[in-house]
Amino acid sequence: MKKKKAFITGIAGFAGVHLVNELLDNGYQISGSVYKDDPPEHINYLKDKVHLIKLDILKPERCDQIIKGENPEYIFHLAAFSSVGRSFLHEKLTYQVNFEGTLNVLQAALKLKKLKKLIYISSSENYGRFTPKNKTLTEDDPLNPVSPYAISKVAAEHLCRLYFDQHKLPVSIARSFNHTGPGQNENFVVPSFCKKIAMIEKGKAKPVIKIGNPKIKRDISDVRDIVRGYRLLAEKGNSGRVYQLCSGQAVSIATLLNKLTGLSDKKIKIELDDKFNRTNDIPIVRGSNTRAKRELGYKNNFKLVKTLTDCLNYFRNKV
Ligand code: A2R
Repeated sequence: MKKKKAFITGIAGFAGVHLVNELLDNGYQISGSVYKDDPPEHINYLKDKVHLIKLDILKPERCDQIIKGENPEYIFHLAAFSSVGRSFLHEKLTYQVNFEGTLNVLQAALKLKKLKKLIYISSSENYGRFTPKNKTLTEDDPLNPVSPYAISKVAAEHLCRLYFDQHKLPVSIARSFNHTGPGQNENFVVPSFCKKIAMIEKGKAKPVIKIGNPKIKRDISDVRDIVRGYRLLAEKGNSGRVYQLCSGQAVSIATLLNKLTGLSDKKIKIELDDKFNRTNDIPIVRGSNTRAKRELGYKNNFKLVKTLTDCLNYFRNKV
């Protein structure tokens, strides 16, 4: 059977590597763009499996040239300035990469003859602050971004819609909620705990983990479920439409940490430290995946404990 051709921007990032596995398992031929600081272990893992091409998405001519040369049927646009926290320190770069970079990818995609679908990866961060505080978010809820990262993602969503409405570009938007799994860097909450536990187990750190507000709840999925969502969206999603990818459950930081420390035979003390509290943290974020379930057949297959075990094992091998 003829393979489907996919091009992934940001292929060597955290989600990109998992998306490669998902697409290879489902009969795709893949190429993708790498950038400056991709982890060498990701590049090593990918280099024999897929065609890697250096690309700065801020260079429109290079975007045109490379995307035209690859001539994909599917584009998964993952490349981004992806850290919410660091987006406050690098505002301009965040807007440039996430908005202008997306514009360059959309314009290059518009010139393709065989494009069936472009998937834009957006974020639950776009909802920002909302009321009531314990509501389950749906695609129709208002967007109220409260970080440069989220502002850039909201703006790029609008751009995608414009390209669908005005130019009939077949673009669908994944609004992904928190996701984690092996390979995520330690600036995110689950990997940061996993790294600490792995270091404690090796005798490289004191058996204490300090945390901010343990009651904060997030809708956390396994990255391997989320990237399956990206593939399903490419194959079955409606263009011009947003799909939330999430578990539908909110888990507290305390629960996450208790489950993780329960996976270790070391006795680990949890201490609260105000230093880790964020001033404007949103207490609960939970999404509905009804639309993705109904229209794409999406569901979360990975149990939280499996995700946490795989993350912890990743750091046990790494530290
Ligand atoms: O910074 P690097 O060298 O690690 O490259 C990142 C790449 N990237 C770029 N690619 C081309 N031109 C640029 N100007 C540029 N700036 C950054 O995007 C990295 O390989 C990739 C993003 O991967 P991660 O930071 O690991 O993000 P993750 O978790 O895979 O998220 C994928 C998508 C993003 O759109 C997030 O905003 C969304 O899912 O949550």
